[in-house]
Amino acid sequence: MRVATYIGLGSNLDNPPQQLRRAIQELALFPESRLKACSSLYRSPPMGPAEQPDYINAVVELETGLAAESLLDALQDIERQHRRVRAGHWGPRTLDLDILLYGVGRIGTPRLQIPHPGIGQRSFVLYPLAEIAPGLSIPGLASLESLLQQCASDGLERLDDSVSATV
Ligand code: ATP
Ligand code: 5RX
Ligand code: CA
Ligand code: CA
Repeated sequence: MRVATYIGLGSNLDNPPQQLRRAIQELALFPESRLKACSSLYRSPPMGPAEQPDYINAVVELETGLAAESLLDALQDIERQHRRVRAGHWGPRTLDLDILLYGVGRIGTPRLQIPHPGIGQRSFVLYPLAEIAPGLSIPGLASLESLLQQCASDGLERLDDSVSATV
């Protein structure tokens, strides 16, 4: 069975836009999978530990026949290929790939929590998600629209090809 999944991408080291563009190409090659939509790239200050570079984030929709755990395995392979090094809790990274949603499914194991626990409060997730899936509901939480209304866009900028626009 094929499921619509949403994957959050983030990077703040080693040419972040390039890291994201490469990762999106790699996601598109996953078995039993098809890339359906990509948001713009967004720049924002780091949330959590502050002493690190600004982040570039994006969200993509991937339709996949992979089980959620296999999808996580494949995403973590890509993170390793991008030479992600674990530098402290919530430290800077070349590439971070989070499964935000897996269809309407809810999963709560130590290795995998879906919907992703941060989804409702993070502007760098909600704005790009709304760009590609405005009518979405987050299982167990709320409509994307109502989450956006409660979420400050604090410093989030959408990157155009040329200039950046504040959301
Ligand atoms: P956050 O998850 O708050 O955004 P992070 O992305 O920095 O923080 P990581 O260090 O990348 O966290 O991930 C730690 C672990 O989180 C992973 O090894 C993975 O097993 C687990 N995890 C749980 N739920 C998910 C999910 N939905 N997507 C990706 N990883 C998840
Ligand atoms: C920890 C996120 C605490 C939010 C985290 C990103 C909070 C980040 C990212 C931006 C982290 C997880 N900031 N901080 N983008 N990841 N802008 O992808 S660490 Cl409150
Ligand atoms: Ca993350
Ligand atoms: Ca992660």
